[in-house]
Amino acid sequence: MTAAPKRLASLDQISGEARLPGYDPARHGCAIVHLGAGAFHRAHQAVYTDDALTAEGGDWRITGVSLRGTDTADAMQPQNGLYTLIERGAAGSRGRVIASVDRVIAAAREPAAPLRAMVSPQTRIVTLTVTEKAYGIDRTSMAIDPDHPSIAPDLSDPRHPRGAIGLLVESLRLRRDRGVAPFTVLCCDNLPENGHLLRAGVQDFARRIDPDLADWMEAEVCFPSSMVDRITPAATPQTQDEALRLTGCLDLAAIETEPFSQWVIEDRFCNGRPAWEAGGALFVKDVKPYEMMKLRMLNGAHSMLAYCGFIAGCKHVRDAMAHPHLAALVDRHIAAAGSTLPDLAGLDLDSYRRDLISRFCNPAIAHDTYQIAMDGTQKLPQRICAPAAETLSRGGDTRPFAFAVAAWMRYCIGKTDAGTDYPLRDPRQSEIQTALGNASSPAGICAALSQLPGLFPASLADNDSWQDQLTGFLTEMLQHGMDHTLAAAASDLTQVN
Ligand code: CS2
Repeated sequence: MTAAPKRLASLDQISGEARLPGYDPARHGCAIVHLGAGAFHRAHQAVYTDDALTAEGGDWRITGVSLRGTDTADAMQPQNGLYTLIERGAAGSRGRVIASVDRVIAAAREPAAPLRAMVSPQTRIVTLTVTEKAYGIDRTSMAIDPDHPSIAPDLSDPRHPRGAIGLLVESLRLRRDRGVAPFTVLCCDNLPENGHLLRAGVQDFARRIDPDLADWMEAEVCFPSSMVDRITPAATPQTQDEALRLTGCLDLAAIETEPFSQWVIEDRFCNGRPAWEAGGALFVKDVKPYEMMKLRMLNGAHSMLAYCGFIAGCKHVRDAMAHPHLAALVDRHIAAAGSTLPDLAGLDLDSYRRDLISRFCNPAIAHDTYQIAMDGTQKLPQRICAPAAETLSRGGDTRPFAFAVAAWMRYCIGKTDAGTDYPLRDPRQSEIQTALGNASSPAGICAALSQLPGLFPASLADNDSWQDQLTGFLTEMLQHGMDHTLAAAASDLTQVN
């Protein structure tokens, strides 16, 4: 009988082919607190930090914080923060063990610990991946939403914060009062001008409770924007099997991701930073062109593909890309999104488009369409509505965007073409259901969902030809099914070309 494998807990246990970190983690302290220590963070920023530690050393390890769940902390704590990162591509898998995360705090169990870590003078940067919906900032007014579940409790008890913005404000207040230099706040969520947005939310929160603090923050704290990219599906039991093969250890925190990775960061830090360029990060003056390219071409096409694919029964992105008609429409969407972008020296949109198609087709990555489909109301504005409105205003062809929005509306109905019911998983789910409850025809559904406050710009919601396009596509999806609609749209495409 072979002995059960030992749980990963130190680097000298590792016996497989996985690459080891080029530094001794015990010799490096922590200077980064990361809010939202899920798989994406561990496949992305933690890896760049691992490379930076190998290249230049420094006390730049990470204290991770899970603001809600306890799973990541439960998986990481017994392993002393070590985990296997598996890069999976068509040519096979490569593993490496990451040692840049010192520990993960579950705020649900240790409510005072995140604030303690953020106030510590050792902390010089706070990074965030808490998802689009967790900030509670109204993106039109750039003010906080005082009724948002991550904001309301913290506004009424700002000394005991639980949400991202409340934690940032209170920890910066304590640092100011104790004469400790502030940290840089680095937002890594898929939001447009994410640093600017987060700064506006933090300032607004601070101004409501302590205007002097808001003035101090305005002068002292940097909020660089950044564009992050790496397709990272949720880990599965196969991920752990592969980690066992690569390390000889049982690793309950193993994650898998694609070989591609990109991080573009505005170079504006008020308290130092690691040498993330060692891992390939690009430091620039203006992130916006990169971020627009990624949000509109990658994420926009991802959302369109997820809604169409999920309704048509494609479980994974790679299945949607193997659907006889969907891949061509994904490519059309990427091209339409690309046509809304400004020229930027050094960015080759044609090769970006080709790379996206091959990344989506990666046969070794099982990325659920249902995972991407969630939180549509938080994703559509920057991914689809902004390029659609710009295309409309310059008299371009808005059909690719209308097709994507119609697919989201079809998804909102909550039943696949095969008749399976599913939860929408959207923070505005009850508003969506109320809107649908009052609508009895495709035109009524389009009109009702188009009027959800703040979701669609008036230039789209009030435009007849846009509404006609939406209604036409939604009618076809409801009457003839997604497969038929995709086939018809793809055949239009061939005729146009
Ligand atoms: C995806 C993103 O879930 C989604 O909405 O579009 O998480 C996407 O995989 C990443 O942004 C890729 O960098």
